[in-house]
Amino acid sequence: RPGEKKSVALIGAPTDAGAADRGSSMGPEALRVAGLREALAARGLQVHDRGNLNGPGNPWQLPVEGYRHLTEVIEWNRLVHDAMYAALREGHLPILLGGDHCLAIGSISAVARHCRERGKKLRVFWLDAHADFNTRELSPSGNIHGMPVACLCGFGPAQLSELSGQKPAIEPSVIRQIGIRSVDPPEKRFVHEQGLEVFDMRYIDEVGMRQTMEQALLGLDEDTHLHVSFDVDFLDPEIAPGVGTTIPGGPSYREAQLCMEMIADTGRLSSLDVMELNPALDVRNKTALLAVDLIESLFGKSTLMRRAVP
Ligand code: 4U7
Ligand code: MN
Ligand code: MN
Ligand code: MN
Repeated sequence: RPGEKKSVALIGAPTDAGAADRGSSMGPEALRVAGLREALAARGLQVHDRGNLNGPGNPWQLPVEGYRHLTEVIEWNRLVHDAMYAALREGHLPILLGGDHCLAIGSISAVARHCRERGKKLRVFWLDAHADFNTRELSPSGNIHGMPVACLCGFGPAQLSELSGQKPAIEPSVIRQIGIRSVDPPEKRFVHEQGLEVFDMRYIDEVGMRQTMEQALLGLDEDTHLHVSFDVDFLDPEIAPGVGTTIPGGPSYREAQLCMEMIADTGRLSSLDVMELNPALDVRNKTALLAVDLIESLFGKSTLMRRAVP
């Protein structure tokens, strides 16, 4: 619709039931306080803040049969799925404000359902220090925020794996994982077995962020829905301390900016998760401010008026 402003819907999901640490439940509000709405509006977007979903609290219990807080995680993912799916149907670009990363199951299930109905191709960018490909059998923790990619690929409890109305919700071939640097040994074997395309930190060190992104973006066309699942622990903890599971050696500020800018350049970004921000561990909300800064780049804010490098 020419002349009409592109609209984004902000959906807050304040839970940490899938995580190892408490506090990512405060993520949505910290992103708002850091000026997310204003930053998106400044990019020329119409912003609809849908407020926060209202799900169960965190019972803070030990894992049962390999899953921690499975009941709560299922309920939250149902809520997230329904809210994301409704926003997509209304023509918005939905942004899920996490919350821990288990919620990407609901979010990406909604995106997969939407793409199936519209006959669109799907590409998922998983920006994370972790592969999040554990299962109940493989996981050392039982925390479901370490399992969303496996659940989406059909390896998980039915109530999570079948949310999109189809199991698996997505094929491993649609996923590109970027920034990975912490994978549990059994999880690693499973990642290889399922053939996930992983651009780990070693790869980024060797070829640079530019060539990494070129590779990850290969094959994207005008029929592709690009979903970005941004786990804030993707970033180097020196610049982004406000996350539960910090892993050193992540992308620098410049590398992260380039990553976001190259996604923006494709014009294909159609949905986004901003996950795992933990204000309880942050310093004067700086990680939230950094996340907002990077999201601005993801929506096309770049430093120069034109590109120096073709
Ligand atoms: B996050 C872990 F054991 N692999 O499964 C696990 F190291 O969403 C961490 O990427 C998972 O932050 C991290 O518990 C999940 C652990
Ligand atoms: Mn994650
Ligand atoms: Mn992570
Ligand atoms: Mn984490």
